[in-house]
Amino acid sequence: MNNKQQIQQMLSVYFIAGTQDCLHLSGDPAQNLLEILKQALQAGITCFQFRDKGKHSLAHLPEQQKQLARQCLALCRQYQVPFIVNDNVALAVEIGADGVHVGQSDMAIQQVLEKTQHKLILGLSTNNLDQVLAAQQQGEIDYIGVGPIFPTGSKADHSAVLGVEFLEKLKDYALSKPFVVIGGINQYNAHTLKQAGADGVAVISAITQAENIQTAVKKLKE
Ligand code: TZP
Ligand code: MG
Repeated sequence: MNNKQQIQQMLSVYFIAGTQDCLHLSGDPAQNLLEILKQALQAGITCFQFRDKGKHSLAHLPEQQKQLARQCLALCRQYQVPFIVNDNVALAVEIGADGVHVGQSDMAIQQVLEKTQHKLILGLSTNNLDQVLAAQQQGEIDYIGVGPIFPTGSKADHSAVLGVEFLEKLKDYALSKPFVVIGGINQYNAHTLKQAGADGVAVISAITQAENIQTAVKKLKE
């Protein structure tokens, strides 16, 4: 299997979460995140992104946040599932993550590459066609995140919803880079998006708020 195929496989069911996504459950959000992640790994997620951010996260408690990131990393290692850190490149490098994922207004790609010494998997979020095509041109970006496809309650400041039509439009450009779609994706609509060309689906609430994580992941895989 070549690198591109490995990345495509990794994107299949890409779970993203932080403590802010576990506040609907009673008890300690960090412990709840670890429990959800464990169940998601057992159910067969293919990648995990640690995205702990915002005022309801551990962002104001960096040591606790780092400890939680390390615990998530250790769990992912047990299941041989790649562990990616959102935004926080320094944290990714310090704890030995497999990759980093940045957005359009996060650290510039060249600076990320310097800090990771080109050694980590690199993902970039895109929210429109120009950004997708620009990312496609950047050789060192391993995969592109495209979204939000549908409305989402998990990101307050998200850009305009793209809809499934956007994926139809992307087909005309025959992207060579793997891409994962995000935003409002669940066990019922995931299949349509893969049919429309996405290599995988990235989800928060479809797993953190699932009635049954095992069933949700199984359907997200289809
Ligand atoms: N970026 C675009 S939409 C989104 C992010 C991080 C949130 C996705 O969450 P959900 O619950 O899967 O809609
Ligand atoms: Mg970001």
